[in-house]
Amino acid sequence: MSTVQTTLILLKPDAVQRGLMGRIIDRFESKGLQIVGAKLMQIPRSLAERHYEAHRSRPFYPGLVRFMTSSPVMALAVRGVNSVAICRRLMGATFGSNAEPGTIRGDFGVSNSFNLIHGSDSPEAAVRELELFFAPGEVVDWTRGADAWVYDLSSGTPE
Ligand code: IDP
Ligand code: MG
Repeated sequence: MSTVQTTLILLKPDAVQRGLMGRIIDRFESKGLQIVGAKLMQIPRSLAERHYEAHRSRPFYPGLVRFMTSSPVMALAVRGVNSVAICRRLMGATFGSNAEPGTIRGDFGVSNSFNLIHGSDSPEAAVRELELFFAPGEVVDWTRGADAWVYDLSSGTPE
């Protein structure tokens, strides 16, 4: 089924510090996904804790919160048909050490905790996480001319 979704992507502090923002955003744009929100931000501790609250009891949680608040991140809202799953596949496996070549984590990193990127793992998580990172109006609903060539629109829905 072709459902247009918007997902939250975070370029983590290591991606920003290593100057990889442009090359990572290029992966999403080249794939045909649409950027509908973008901002560089320093995450307050409370936001990092809420964002990763499902991992609160895990041993890596304190270090993860420290990492995510150590330096700016870039938050992106990325839209497209099935964008949640497509973004997860573009990102690759969680650990840089075994992420497949061709994926963002596979091509740009080796670390298991400094793994460059976050992406929502379900449509429900995407809704929750976009609300955490983007205020109303910060996600911009804009019409992309290229949609007519990115998708087959002949049936009335993007295929
Ligand atoms: P995901 O980012 O691929 O969805 P999750 O299992 O949701 O992976 O974990 C969230 C984040 O926590 C990871 O992206 C990584 O930064 C960190 N993390 C997960 N497992 C470990 C671990 O075993 N050691 C160190 N950091 C970890
Ligand atoms: Mg996750």
